[in-house]
Amino acid sequence: MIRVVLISTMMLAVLASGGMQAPAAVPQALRLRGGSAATHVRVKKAEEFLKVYSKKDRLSTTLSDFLREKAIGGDPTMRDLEAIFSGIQSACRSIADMVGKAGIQDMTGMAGTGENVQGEEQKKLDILSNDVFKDKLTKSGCMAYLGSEEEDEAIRITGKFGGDYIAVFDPLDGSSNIDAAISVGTIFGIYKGAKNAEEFPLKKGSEQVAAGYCMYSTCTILMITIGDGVNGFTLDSSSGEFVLTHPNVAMPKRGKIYSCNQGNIPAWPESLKTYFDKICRGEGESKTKYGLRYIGSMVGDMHRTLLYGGLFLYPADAKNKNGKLRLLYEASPMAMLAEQAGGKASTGKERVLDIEPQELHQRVPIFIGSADDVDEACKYA
Ligand code: FBP
Repeated sequence: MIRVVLISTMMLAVLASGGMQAPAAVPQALRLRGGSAATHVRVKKAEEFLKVYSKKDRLSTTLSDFLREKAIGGDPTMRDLEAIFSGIQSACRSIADMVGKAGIQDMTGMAGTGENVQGEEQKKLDILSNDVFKDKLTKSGCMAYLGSEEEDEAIRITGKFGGDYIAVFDPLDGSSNIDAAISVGTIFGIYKGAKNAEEFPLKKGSEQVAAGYCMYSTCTILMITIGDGVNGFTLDSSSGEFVLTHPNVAMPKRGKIYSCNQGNIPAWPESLKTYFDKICRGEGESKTKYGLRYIGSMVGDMHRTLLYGGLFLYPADAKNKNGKLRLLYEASPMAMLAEQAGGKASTGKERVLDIEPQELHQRVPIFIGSADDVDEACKYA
């Protein structure tokens, strides 16, 4: 009884504040006739409303608030990361806007600038996203070097904007899917300690101080780690703020989805084919029957894997001797996220984050996802 009165008082409060449009019956409804089905429905609705209402407090934490809180302790790296993520947020907002309007503003299709250092023809949005990301990171005033998928060489930042950090990034991952309006994203890894480096320092993924991706899809989500877990922030297009929607993401220890370009199987080692045959029959270690999901954009496939668990892989094969994905700005940032969420990332032979990079655009085989799934798959790699 007390609860019903409380709920009704709350709803009155909301009505008074002009929040919810209440059907004319509510005032009547407040004078509850004991135990009727209608009463039950009203109480249920009210309870649902309250749940949403009380979640409102948590949904008001923005990425800026989140980082500010971390920086209050005075850690200089956290203060710098605040400035860096301010640039990253701004860049991702712009890219989300461009991607969303690509068809309307004739920004789909090839740029006509020929191939990038990967041997891939550049899309208009590859170049625009790259320019935006370079600009916003430079203006953070923290960067010493920028390494981009779209640039042959790393870029040195000196002068008033020069700093001590390195950002490596894939400004628009999965861009081969952009004209079909399929999920794409931006992937980035942040390192520290390059202020006095005469050459672009190639550092192991385990030295990243932060990593993340922004997925441009049914909504825009920024998933980040600064070395203490993984948190996800959804872009609220009305306020322009990235709001905390996925706190402390924990990847399930095992999933029931695998994700790969199945078309490459003929080029894979027999052992790996055996592994897939087993898990598709439910004869793997978990006796679970696995299903295949593949978007063909690493960000989209990794986002699902982080939340639902399972395995994403792009192994080495006869065609792609070192796999296809790039170590510094695809595999390592995703590996840091996966490990921070309780998962694993391997080349099939070694931990991705332990690899000493040899060059900016180096490729690496990758098995990434739920810890038990990665362990099992690597036995067949
Ligand atoms: P880029 O679009 O940034 O070059 O990324 C490479 C990528 O598209 C990944 O996002 C994706 O996981 C993979 O390549 C898909 O490769 P494939 O078309 O061979 O399956």
